[in-house]
Amino acid sequence: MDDITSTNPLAVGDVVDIEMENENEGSVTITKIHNRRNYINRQSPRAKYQHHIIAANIDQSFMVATLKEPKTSEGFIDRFLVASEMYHVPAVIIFNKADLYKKKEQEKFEAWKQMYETIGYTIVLTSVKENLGLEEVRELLKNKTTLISGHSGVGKSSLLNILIPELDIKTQDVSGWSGKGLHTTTFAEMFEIPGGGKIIDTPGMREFGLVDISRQELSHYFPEMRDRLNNCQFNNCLHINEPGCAIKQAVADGEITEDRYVSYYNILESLVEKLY
Ligand SMILES: Nc1nc2c(ncn2[C@@H]2O[C@H](COP(=O)(O)OP(=O)(O)OP(=O)(O)O)[C@@H](O)[C@H]2O)c(=O)[nH]1
Ligand SMILES: [Mg+2]
Ligand SMILES: [Zn+2]
Repeated sequence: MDDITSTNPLAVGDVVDIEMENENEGSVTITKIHNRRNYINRQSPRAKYQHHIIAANIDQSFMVATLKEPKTSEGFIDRFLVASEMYHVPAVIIFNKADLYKKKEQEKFEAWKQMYETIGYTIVLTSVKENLGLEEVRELLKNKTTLISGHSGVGKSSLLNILIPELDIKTQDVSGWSGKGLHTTTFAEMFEIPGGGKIIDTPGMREFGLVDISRQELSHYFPEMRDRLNNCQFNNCLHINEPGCAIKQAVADGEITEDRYVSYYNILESLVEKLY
């Protein structure tokens, strides 16, 4: 990877060599960043043509989503899943604030759970407030290094505080939340989990801009499309309106959900824009 275009050449999770610079002050110099086993990258929110490494050397990524206060869109989740697929990082989606879900949100949760589990993702329903689903989360975190991402206010830091009792990360009330400008966590930080494992808390993000991805390869990062690509008539099929497209056929047959196809299409469009 070309570090010149990265806004942060050194990321949370990097393994480095250090040299003591001043023993009295305890200051050190980083002399080497070891090769990364993997990393998750996104478009820098500040500079479109730069990328930002969210974390390096991770075993899995958790997306904390909420269906209320704030609402997480499927498009946002799917972009995150694409990034996880690109870097071969298994992804888990945690739906938090279950205590706030009424019938409408419960039905939406059930539909999304079905949709994502069918294509191989792990889904967990949690309420940090009412101590729901946290045993399952603990089990998934054991002895792994996990990146936690999601919108601001979904409860990422609250989740860490409850998983690691001695922690007291700042969290903030989101009642009357406007969805703008409220970020309680401002930089990514890694914590040790008692009993084994590490967890990286990150600031909430509003959007997830994908980088280093071509239109042609996008469908490879949708697991339900990946398995069917060989059946398209043209090997450069983008699955829009080409004849003999196995993906469009699978959507028509209800084997690929329309929602996921719409996400695919929207991401594809956003990749076109980048050319201008
Ligand atoms: N009702 C309810 N509120 C929750 C739950 N989990 C967290 N919250 C509340 O949601 C608010 C935001 O929580 P944070 O943990 O600060 O959210 P965050 O994702 O770390 O936000 P950023 O650091 O800005 O990215 C706080 O007021 C929490 O108390 C939950 O399960 N149910
Ligand atoms: Mg936070
Ligand atoms: Zn096709």
